[in-house]
Amino acid sequence: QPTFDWADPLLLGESLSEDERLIEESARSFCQERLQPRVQKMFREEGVDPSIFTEMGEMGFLGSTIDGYGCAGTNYVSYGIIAREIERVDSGFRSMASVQSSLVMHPIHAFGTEAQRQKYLPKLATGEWIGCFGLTEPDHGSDPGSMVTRARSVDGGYLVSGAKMWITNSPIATVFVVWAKTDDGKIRGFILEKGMKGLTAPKIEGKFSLRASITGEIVMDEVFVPEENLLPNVTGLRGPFSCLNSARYGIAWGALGAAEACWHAARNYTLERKQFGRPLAANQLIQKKLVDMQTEITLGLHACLRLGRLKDEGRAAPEMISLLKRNNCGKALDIARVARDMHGGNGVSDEYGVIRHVLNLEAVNTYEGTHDIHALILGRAQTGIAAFS
Ligand code: TGC
Ligand code: FAD
Repeated sequence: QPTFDWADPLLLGESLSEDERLIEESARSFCQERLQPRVQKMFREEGVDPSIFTEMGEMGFLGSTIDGYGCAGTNYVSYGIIAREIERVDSGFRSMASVQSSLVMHPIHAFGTEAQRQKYLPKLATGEWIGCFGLTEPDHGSDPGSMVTRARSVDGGYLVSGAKMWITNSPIATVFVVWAKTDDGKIRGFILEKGMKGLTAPKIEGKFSLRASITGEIVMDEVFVPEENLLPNVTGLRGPFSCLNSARYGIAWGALGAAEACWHAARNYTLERKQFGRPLAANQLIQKKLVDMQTEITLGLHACLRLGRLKDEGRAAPEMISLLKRNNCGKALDIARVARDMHGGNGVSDEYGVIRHVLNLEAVNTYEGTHDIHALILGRAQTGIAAFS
């Protein structure tokens, strides 16, 4: 008689290879033992702890899919598994890792020179250097093609001027991958470094989401960037969007990690908490909510595994990634809100962790393409009509 595992109903674990299972096990232990005990205080106090980067670096979490340069060389399924385990603790920690890996190390690896790879990747892999990715501007978020940041050609390089907004890691970054338009109006990628004259990265205050991950601006006032810091091998929006393909894929897995944390918390709470003389979990309404969570998370995770396998085969189209980034973030946010409600008044206390996930998932549902922007990407693919312009 086949058995049923309520926590893994369709036996995802059995679909993983031996190596993937080992990575899952060690990622889960690290995240639960080293990150979980720090998160409540960090979120409450908006704490910044750069040592989290070096610890993740020791685990091989940074740039894990890159071969060489001190990176682990895992497949994309493993990258997703790691994102899920980190985000089970906190989306902010996953943000720190995914920006470093997909948005900073990936473009340097994919579009940089060998000298750039040798210079930046090993220190980014250990977490000694922290990276950030500047695409969004104060007036151009969903439509980055309209960016106004300019890189003017001068002797030996470029003078970069403009402002980037909502940039994960920027106030503590050493390496800034910034996208700007050159004299011909084409978008190019540049590597800026902390300390360059005219470059500042003030922190954004008053952020009530992802408080364990620092977010800032990048302000560039005629920053001289030498020619050797241009990413030579990509032109146009394909550059930043290729990076987003990897990051969005990781978020599709990660958001479900946060959703699982909320689901399990709601199950534990309603089994223990008694009202009207019996556990809350004895009520039909409560059981239905738990089962809805179980169903959506299970379907979403199996879809992630399929997408990961396609990505490892080089067959993951951007629209496939949009489908899962959109659906999993939206479902995770719904699940977190329902789990918060099931905790009653205690649900708004950070002791139970669920309200933190709700607040985090609001940003996760917005960044890397909002829920509606991904609908428009998929709508364009289905109808042939671009609705956003
Ligand atoms: P569109 O005409 O669609 O495309 C322009 C060029 O780009 C190419 N392209 C892609 N290439 C690779 N991968 C993709 N996913 C691509 N999507 C488009 C496309 O082929 C074309 O190339 P070419 O050679 O023909 O010029 O461009 P559009 O301006 O009409 O785009 C519209 C839209 C909505 C698709 C796009 O602008 C969009 O995705 N907007 C969302 C913006 C976004 O996601 N921003 C993310 C900022 S980074 C961030 O949020 C980090 S949070 C990190 C964290 O903390 O975890
Ligand atoms: P807008 O584009 O102004 O959108 C506002 C609303 O309008 C949304 O609901 C959107 O869906 C809707 N909308 C927009 N256009 C249309 C349309 N054509 N039709 C219908 N509805 C539309 N960016 C980076 O470059 N690097 C980072 O590291 C980074 N980290 C971030 C960290 C955090 C915590 C946050 C909150 C954001 C981060 N971002 C980063 C920025 C993020 O990618 C943008 O916030 C996001 O792309 C949305 O852009 P926007 O905020 O300008 O919203």
